[in-house]
Amino acid sequence: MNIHATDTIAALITGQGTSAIGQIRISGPDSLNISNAIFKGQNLNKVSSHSLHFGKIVQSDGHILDEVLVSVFRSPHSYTGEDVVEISCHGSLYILQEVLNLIYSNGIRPAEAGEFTRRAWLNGKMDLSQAEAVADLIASETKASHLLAINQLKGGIRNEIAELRAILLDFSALIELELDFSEEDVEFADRGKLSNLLDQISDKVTVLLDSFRLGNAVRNGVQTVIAGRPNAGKSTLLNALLGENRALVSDIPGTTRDTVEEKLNIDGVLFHFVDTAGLREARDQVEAMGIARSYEKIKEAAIVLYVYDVQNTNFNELETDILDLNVDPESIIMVANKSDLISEANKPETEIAFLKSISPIHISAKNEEGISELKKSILMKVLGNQSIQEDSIAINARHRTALESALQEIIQTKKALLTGLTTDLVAQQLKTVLYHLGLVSGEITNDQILGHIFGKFCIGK
Ligand SMILES: Nc1nc2c(ncn2[C@@H]2O[C@H](COP(=O)(O)OP(=O)(O)OP(=O)(O)O)[C@@H](O)[C@H]2O)c(=O)[nH]1
Ligand SMILES: [Mg+2]
Repeated sequence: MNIHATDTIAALITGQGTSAIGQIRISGPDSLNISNAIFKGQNLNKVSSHSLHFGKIVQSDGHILDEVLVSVFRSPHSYTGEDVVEISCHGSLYILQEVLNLIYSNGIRPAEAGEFTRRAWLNGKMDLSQAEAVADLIASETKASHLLAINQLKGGIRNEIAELRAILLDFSALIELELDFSEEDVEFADRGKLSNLLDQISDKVTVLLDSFRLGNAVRNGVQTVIAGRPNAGKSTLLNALLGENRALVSDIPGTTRDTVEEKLNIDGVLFHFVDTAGLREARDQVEAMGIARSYEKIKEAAIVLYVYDVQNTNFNELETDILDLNVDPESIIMVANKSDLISEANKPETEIAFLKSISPIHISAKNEEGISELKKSILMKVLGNQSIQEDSIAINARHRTALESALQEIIQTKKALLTGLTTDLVAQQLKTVLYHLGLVSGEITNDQILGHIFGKFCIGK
């Protein structure tokens, strides 16, 4: 066990704001001594690990601040791996601040954002991908994001590559050994086996890279913009999707001027829906500003629901409108609205050349018909043929950068092996592959990566 920290830190670990109970965590070598100095009850220096004690927090002049419960965790069996004391107070902002002040006046310093988890990582309690999972778990808002976070916390991502990386490390050591015997022209590392191993790793890395799109959508939500001409029924559609009257609807074209944004959870995946101002030649300055904003949102969207009035649409116009959106056709879902106004037999097929393969979803936003089919196709756009299962894992943007570099290096190493490059060059290549794979779980790290990961935490985690 590495205990790196010599100082003791403390912070509020429950939410800011009045609540029934608020909890303060103290971690580090002085946590028991200092808690004992402000706690009237059992001698905390003498109690066993994982025990709970009732008592009072008392200021130096004898004034009682609160009646509390104190939990004691002794190193290394705690979240951080250090001695940890957690004080459960009544959740008054005044009490919590005063107890913290008392702790800080005894020489303990406030914990920085993510510092408890950073210490947990330093003390070998978790790897970096698991530390990231703690942040994801706290941020999870849907079943899917929760599942991905839990699987990553269980070591899902590390386990995918750790074993193969370990074998590669052995190969790397053998090749280094060959360098020591370079004059004798010996070959300890079987080049055929090494090449197979590299293939296995690259297969695994490719599967992981494929999981990024899904992971990103599930963790961060999917920006979905509802666009179209004025009066197409965009706001009516937003309301139908949400099941509430969120946006103003009227038969006056140009009703929506600013964007209206709402979150919606569809089968465990979070979507950020944005209703926008109808796209047309603006009639006044404010409408022009609204339309400019519509285009900004369309540019940022992962999915565009292009809504048109199925009864009143000329298909040539529709084609120009879609081209004007200037987005990847793959991200568009065509929504033929107001289907209630035409008979089944008259439902026209869209004949837009580059969208030919995409058939529109016919809905009536007003009568809430076709909404569940539309939701299904929105979900399909995100998940494709993937689905969130009990054991699903998905990488994040940091893992992706590292794994993409690893894949490039694997390709170079394979080339080096095929072209019979010198042993020292192969050794060098292998080190680079190992480096990039090691970044994912944190065997290899640097200050920039750590700052990036732990800076995303809130204070107290
Ligand atoms: N018959 C019928 N009318 C609809 C349907 N959807 C919307 N409407 C009507 O069409 C008109 C325009 O609806 P909105 O939802 O305000 O249209 P919009 O696209 O948001 O319009 P702007 O905000 O002006 O761009 C309203 O009178 C709605 O009641 C539908 O499915 N069927
Ligand atoms: Mg509208």
